Amino acid sequence: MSDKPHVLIFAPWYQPAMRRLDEISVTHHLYLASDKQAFLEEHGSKCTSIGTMHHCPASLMDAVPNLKLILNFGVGYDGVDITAATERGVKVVNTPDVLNDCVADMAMALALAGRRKVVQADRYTRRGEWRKRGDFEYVNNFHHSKIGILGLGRIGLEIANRCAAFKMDICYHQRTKRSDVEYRYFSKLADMAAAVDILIAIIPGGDSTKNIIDKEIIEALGPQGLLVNVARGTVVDNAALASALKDGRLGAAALDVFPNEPEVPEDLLNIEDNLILTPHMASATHYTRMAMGMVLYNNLQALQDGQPLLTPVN
Ligand code: A2R
Repeated sequence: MSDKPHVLIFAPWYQPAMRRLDEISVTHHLYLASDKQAFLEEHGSKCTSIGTMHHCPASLMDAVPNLKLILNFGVGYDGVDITAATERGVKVVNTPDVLNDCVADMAMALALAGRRKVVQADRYTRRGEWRKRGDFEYVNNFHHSKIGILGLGRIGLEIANRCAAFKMDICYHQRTKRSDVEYRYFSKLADMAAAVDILIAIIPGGDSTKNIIDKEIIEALGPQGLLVNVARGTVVDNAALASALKDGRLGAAALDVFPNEPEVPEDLLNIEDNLILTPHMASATHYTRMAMGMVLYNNLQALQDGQPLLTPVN
């Protein structure tokens, strides 16, 4: 019998990376099973790891009695019940750092497209509006904008590096002022929102950041402001956002994340003029998704070899 560890796959990730995982483990794909209960009864007890992308409830941990490790494909682990894992002596690993550049690129793509209305201009051109109505509307500069980064962590810093190349006036808000950067720090998010043209959210999800971008922050950003969310859908009050976009209290938004993915709130789907939507794809390049998969692979290998885990979160 193989001495490879058995991994219960709750949610699959990038297929080439999953195939690499198969080289060092035996994977059991729960999401494919029609009778999940029967599948767990058959395979749960032989698995020592769970592989997932974003979510892992306590009930699933209980169905895997010999569980030692949860492999979370992604840097955000707000969907993994960390308290339950810790109580059960289960370690959780995520995939930080390797996606910083990729997510920062997407944040810039959304900010640039949102500010210069690239997606709306594409529609305008295709629909023949150029011929019928003349030049597309005038928009605001992207370069030299005032930009506020909500969460100047690993990814936030890479966003700031890119903003510097666009000659932007960069500031940030988070709970702790950094001593290693010169960017202006705002201790209050509302004050920063009122001072910038573009607000980019790149903080963790979870209870402590739920609806942190609420009606007050949205209105402080104002009719000329642009909100970019590459963090988690839960950090924005999306009902307040939709309402502000519709009646012009907020200039524009570009969102890559939503509270209940892959669902997208209906009232956001209906807004085209000043809203860009993408399907949680900020880290979704071949290179980065492979790199993220290899972080999980290396963690599983470390566990197997009795070595310290590389990216533990608990
Ligand atoms: O607040 P601090 O000083 O701990 O700074 C962290 C900030 N942050 C917050 N800022 C304001 N209010 C909060 N309640 C709050 N909680 C955390 O977010 C820190 O500077 C930043 C997160 O940085 P990292 O831990 O380095 O995360 P990374 O790799 O940049 O990823 C950020 C998030 C992920 O959690 C996913 O949700 C998403 O990006 O992909």
